Amino acid sequence: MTNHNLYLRLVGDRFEKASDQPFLITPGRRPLLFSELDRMTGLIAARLQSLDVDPGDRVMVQVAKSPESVLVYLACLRVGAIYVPLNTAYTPAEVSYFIADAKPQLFICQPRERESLFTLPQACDVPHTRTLGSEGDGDLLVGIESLAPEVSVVEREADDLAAILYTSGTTGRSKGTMLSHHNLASNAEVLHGYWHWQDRYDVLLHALPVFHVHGLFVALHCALLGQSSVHFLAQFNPDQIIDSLPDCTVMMGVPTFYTRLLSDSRLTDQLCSKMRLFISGSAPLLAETHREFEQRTGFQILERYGMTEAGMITSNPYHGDRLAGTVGFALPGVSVRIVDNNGDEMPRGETGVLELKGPNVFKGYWQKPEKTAAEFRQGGWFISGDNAIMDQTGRISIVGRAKDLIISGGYNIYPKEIEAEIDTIPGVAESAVVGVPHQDFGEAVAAIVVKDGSRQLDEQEIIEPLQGRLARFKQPKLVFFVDELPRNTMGKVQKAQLRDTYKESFSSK
Ligand code: MCA
Ligand code: AMP
Repeated sequence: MTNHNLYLRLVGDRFEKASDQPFLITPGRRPLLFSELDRMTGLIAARLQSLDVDPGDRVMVQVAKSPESVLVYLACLRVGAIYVPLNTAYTPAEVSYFIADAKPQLFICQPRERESLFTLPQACDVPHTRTLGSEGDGDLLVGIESLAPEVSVVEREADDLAAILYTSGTTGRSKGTMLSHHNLASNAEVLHGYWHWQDRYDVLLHALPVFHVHGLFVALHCALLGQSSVHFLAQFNPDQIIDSLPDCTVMMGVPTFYTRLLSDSRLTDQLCSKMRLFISGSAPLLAETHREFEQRTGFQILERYGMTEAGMITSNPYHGDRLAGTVGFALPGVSVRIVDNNGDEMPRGETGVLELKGPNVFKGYWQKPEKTAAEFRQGGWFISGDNAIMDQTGRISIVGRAKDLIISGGYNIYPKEIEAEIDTIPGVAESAVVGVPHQDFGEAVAAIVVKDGSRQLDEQEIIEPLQGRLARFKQPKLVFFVDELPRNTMGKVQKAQLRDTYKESFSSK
């Protein structure tokens, strides 16, 4: 049987002779070398096995971005475990839900979170809990040098799961997106080719988090396939980006990265003289940003479009026009169509919902077969929930969302989850949460609240109770009080009207 383990495609024994080429270059730390990958992941694999992590078991991690966190991911692949990364901004209340849902065999958190997380009732049921800090500290890796490195790479079928990534759902509860070894491998190989990755030459500038598809899979898989060194920054820090740019050839970012760079006078064409490619995704890039970036640096940002459930779906071309406001063409092997509500294909140039098929499309939501079934149409088309137009040449533009989703700085936020929390606050009759334009984050969360008259309420009294219940990035940045919410004749809250009413809220601040 062919072993489809993604580890073999990304690492295997390909780098044994890579001498001292750095893989992850982290400020203030010794670089992690390509030639160390096989041995280091072998040692961590041995540690995972000593903690009874078997193939198919979930390993949940909520840790800082570090070279060691990447090694843990690769070691999980190696032993056939399913990697479940969580946003570090999630509160213990949110983490409880993920633990109860995924039932991990091992849960790894940051050393400073140990107190709050390991006492969660759900965490008590996890067989093993360990810590890993941003410098590789914590008890997970203590003494691994004395272990015998695990040499085998566990056999996996193409459809076996490599990772589960949680995405919020329209009903307010997150769903675990099941991604197989083949989903991830096929997408990585397509991107490596489509973006003309220059093996052993490219240097990637990486400032994204590594708990989402963009930073974890798109960026790191391309770097591994291309044996590229990576400037691996803990987060978006303008000074570090400006320092790194002259040494790098490729950067991937969310639109906020580009708008922030444009507001920095140090960004010049000279600074980018070694660069060959700037890629943007996860949220719409404004045409204005695309234009200004080209004027300032001479580079047309390459915008692509994707989803947790499918990795990358479309991309502007490497050669040829990278048109502002469009996300390009379906990637090789991916089929895309634009349909009406009945699933009938729309004529070119008309707006409908984008659906897709291909080896990149996920295996369903973890233990939610009915939710999975609801997202697929007959014939295996996955319904993206994004409104789009396809032109005569097959080029796609995303023109809105059929799903009730806010994207803020590249993070997805489902209003329902926030409304449900606000509605439990004494004195609140009901609420509606919408995304409104925001200069830095693209969209930001605004809450519109109706009081029940039982007591006085101000903005702080809405925001305060959400601390500790919702990650900071999901909390409303503005609260408005109204007498009633606008509704249509069916009684449905008119979110479009609310978005319109409050669209200037941040520009007037
Ligand atoms: C931080 N804050 C935010 C956000 N990030 N609020 C709204 N939206 C955000 N995205 C809040 C913090 O809670 C804090 O609030 C204040 O803003 C400053 O926080 P700080 O940590 O300093 O922010 P930052 O470091 O400047 O982060 C902003 C960021 C970051 C660089 C835009 O959010 C980021 O790296 N986003 C990338 C997300 C991503 O990788 N998405 C890919 C998803 P307070 O002061 O009140 O505490 S994968 C995906 O979507 C698909 C597959 C795809 O196509 O890629
Ligand atoms: P996620 O659930 O985090 O994977 O986010 C996926 C969603 O992000 C997609 O369904 C789109 O709504 C949005 N998205 C990703 N890339 C783009 C893009 N280039 N332009 C517009 N929206 C995008």
